[in-house]
Amino acid sequence: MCMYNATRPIAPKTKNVTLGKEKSSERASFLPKNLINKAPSHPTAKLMALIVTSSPFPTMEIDYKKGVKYLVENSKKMKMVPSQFVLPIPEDEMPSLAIEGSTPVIDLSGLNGPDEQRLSTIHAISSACAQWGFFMVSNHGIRTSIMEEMLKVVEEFFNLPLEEKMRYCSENVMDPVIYGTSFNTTGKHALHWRDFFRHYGGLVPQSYHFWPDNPPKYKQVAKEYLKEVWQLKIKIFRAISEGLGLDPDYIERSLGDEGTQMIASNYYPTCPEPNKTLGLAPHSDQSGLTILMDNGVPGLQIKHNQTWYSVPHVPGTFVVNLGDYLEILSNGKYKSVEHRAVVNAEAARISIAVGHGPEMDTIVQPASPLIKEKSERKYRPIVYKDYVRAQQSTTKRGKVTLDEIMNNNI
Ligand SMILES: O=C(O)CCC(=O)C(=O)O
Repeated sequence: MCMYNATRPIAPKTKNVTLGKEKSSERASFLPKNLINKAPSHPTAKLMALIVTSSPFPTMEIDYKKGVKYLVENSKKMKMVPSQFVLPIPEDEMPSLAIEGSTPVIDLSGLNGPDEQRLSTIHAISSACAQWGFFMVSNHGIRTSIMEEMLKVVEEFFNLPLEEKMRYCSENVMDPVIYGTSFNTTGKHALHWRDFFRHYGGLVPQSYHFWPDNPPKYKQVAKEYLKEVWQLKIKIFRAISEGLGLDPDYIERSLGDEGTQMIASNYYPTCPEPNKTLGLAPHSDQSGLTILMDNGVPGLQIKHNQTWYSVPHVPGTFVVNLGDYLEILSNGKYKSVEHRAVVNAEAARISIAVGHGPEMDTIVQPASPLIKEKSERKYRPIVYKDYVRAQQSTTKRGKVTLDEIMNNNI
């Protein structure tokens, strides 16, 4: 259901995927006694995670860094989530309890319309930024064909032989190209049901020569896709600037010469106990704006007024998440959205998230035209690079990095 004047209702078309029912009796009978009902712990000193499968006998050791897809494909008939992946999800925040629908969809064609329609679209974006930190966009200008091609090459990448993907495995969160698994690759936390592949983009991508040559079409398709997404983010940043009462180019200028574009493709394999783990734990993005699409399998949930909402798959639209950079720049008028990815028992999910933030050396702080008195400033300045490093390395969940800079802890 739409919430704003400038939004146009679009019937959500979602693949029929249910969250699986857990079988706790099965879990209890197969797990060694010392693992039953224990909070997840992870042996940080070792890279090898102890993986317990459905069988009472084959307790195998697997290098978790090979990823969850590899684990699932190589553990025949896995019936339980291995203990290292069990996340402490509060009873009232179980993935299956999330509310369906009523998230805002905004028709961006209004930005090219007559004044009244343009202003009404800007108002819709501004309200969504303030209330949700999230919205979906239709008529965004990105070609359907390039969206489809991008999903295809990303799927092909995840289907490559393990050795090929492992060439990009790295624990350095600042590396230009990273293949990894879980929340981040350090493994200093309960593991997450997700593999990812991340690299920088940009209008003229500096890291292009690092991008994978395999699948053969990846580089060319990703370059075109990221170029179109770049144009979309300019359009949205302009509308958001105007909504804040700033010059339309204010946010774009604040990003530095070019700003940073980072693409993270995520693969969430099917999971035998979807209520026990998460693809991605609750977090907010560090960048200004994330533009995301998926393969039609539901899984993204956002927190709004302390309640989790499932984001429906609306064909042809993009999800737009506000990140911490915009919350700080707007001095808290707009909120970065806390979100998580949940998993399911029936179909693997792929999502492609493209984050847009400032140059790494930018000092992140509230926009000066929005601050009349010094005392109104809600966030202290911080170098973006330090913020990214802190956010990518944390083992805590939620909007933690933002809270920590507000409390002067980083
Ligand atoms: O898969 C999703 O829908 C969410 C992805 C996400 O939050 C991320 O990549 O940071």
